[in-house]
Amino acid sequence: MPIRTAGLSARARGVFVLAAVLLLAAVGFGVQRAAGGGDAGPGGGAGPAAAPAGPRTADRIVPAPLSATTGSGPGYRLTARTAVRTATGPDAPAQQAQEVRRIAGQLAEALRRPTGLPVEVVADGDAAADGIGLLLDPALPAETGAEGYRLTSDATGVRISARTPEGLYRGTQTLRQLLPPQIEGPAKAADGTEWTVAPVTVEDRPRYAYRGAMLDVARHFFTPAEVKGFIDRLALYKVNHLHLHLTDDQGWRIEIPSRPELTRVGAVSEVDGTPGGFYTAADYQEIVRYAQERYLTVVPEIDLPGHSNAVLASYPELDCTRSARPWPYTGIEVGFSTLCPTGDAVFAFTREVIAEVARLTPGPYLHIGGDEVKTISSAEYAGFVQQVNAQVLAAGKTPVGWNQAAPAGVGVLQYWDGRGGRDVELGQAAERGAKVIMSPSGRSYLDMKYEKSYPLGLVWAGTIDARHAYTWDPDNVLKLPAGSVIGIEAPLWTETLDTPYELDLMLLPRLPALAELGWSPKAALDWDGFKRRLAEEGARWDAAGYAYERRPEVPWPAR
Ligand code: IFG
Repeated sequence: MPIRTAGLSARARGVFVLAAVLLLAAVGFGVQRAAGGGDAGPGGGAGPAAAPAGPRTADRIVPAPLSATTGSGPGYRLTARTAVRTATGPDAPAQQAQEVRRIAGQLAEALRRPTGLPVEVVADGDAAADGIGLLLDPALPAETGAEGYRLTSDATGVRISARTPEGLYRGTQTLRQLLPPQIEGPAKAADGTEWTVAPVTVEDRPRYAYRGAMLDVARHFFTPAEVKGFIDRLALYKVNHLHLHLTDDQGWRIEIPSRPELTRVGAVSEVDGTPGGFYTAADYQEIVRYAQERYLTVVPEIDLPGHSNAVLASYPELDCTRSARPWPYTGIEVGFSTLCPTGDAVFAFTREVIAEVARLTPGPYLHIGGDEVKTISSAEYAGFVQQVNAQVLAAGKTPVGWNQAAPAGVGVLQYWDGRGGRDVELGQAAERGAKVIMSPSGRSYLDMKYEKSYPLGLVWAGTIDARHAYTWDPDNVLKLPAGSVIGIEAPLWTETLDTPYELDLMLLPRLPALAELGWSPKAALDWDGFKRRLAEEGARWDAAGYAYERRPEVPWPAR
């Protein structure tokens, strides 16, 4: 069918001709590869005209691994014989062996669904036999660490080895990226899909130990199922912490049995006045379990003493000013609320809340917020935060605070805003040994618009497109003592976001950019290379049914 160019403007016709020439070149290249030119496609030799892409080679993994090479030869094709085999060794603790079997089951299920292949799980079989071997190998070098892994593949199979189950899990995420994008689909892919893993050798481990994303469930409430969907997206990119912003002026989102008003009153609403919600203990523990199975640690945040309008609506006795307050509060102003910074009642309250949240949280961290307190003195603020910091330590957890908490001696500080000398305070705290999680608002706040005209999000910290989210170095945002920065986190505030679809649009494609800054070696960071790998992820999100912004700064392949 002749492609009509009549009616196109002269300029458009020129563009069209150029595009046609480029398309023919690409197809020509593809045909040349399928005819055996370049490295052989799957099955080696000429074979049928393989898709131009051929098996995904190791240079397409996001986040970029420490090292990855793609060999020659046919690679490994999944067949009805393919099994996932675990080898945990005679000395592995029973708990670890059980975890490895669970990881094998997760992987097998993820492979069965789109391939339609049986993919058995063979526990403690011969991991070198046909198939995909998951090997717990404590003899791997110590620098492999808890999350490092080694992945090799050839015609006989794929082998992932690691010192811990977590490392094996990270390796399985890489394996998914070495398979066609249809692997992410919820249903069986089209017949004829070549389920082939290229022959690769990957040695990998993360740059930073803390690689997080935050979901603000206070401004707009998200159900446990929706939070699980958020976790699925983070797990694809080896993110290992989920920070839940559980409390704010518009809502309190976690049930505290000894303080029933927090949820009976404090959870009823959200921004724009739509119904709110909260997590029961069981809901929260289900989120924690789901996150743990994907090796994400949940970091709960109880924001104190500010951002506490919902607390004061629930327990007015905790408000020194006894001022009338908007309730439900459905706006998005900040800084107008604070708990009484002194008095037995307020610290009895914080102790009960901290004890309950600590009881429900297996992870080491408990975030106490500390941001945007404008109605008490800095001495009152510091006194309050020091008390709450001590309560968290007494509950057996490591306190985390936004960087405003630096003068109060909080040991882990999340950097978001250095204005007004806050960066100097943070530097001084780091000199005293405080650790820093980097969340510079102008680079990592995923609620910032992509560009001024973008319909969702805010702009107070500037606009952030995929390139801006990627082209910075967490070690060089502030001048801090070496080793102060323990990682990076991407906060997603939800004043303007009310559905999982809207979360996806803000998360993708910028989350993988931030995940790469957290995982990949500094030497691997290169926007021109990354944007091409990022472009390949679009087909996986399409297959997975994830919404995302096809941003112009990313060279997406034609659909
Ligand atoms: N700053 C506030 C958040 C949220 C954010 C929106 C922090 C630590 C602006 N505090 O970021 O509650 O309103 O971009």
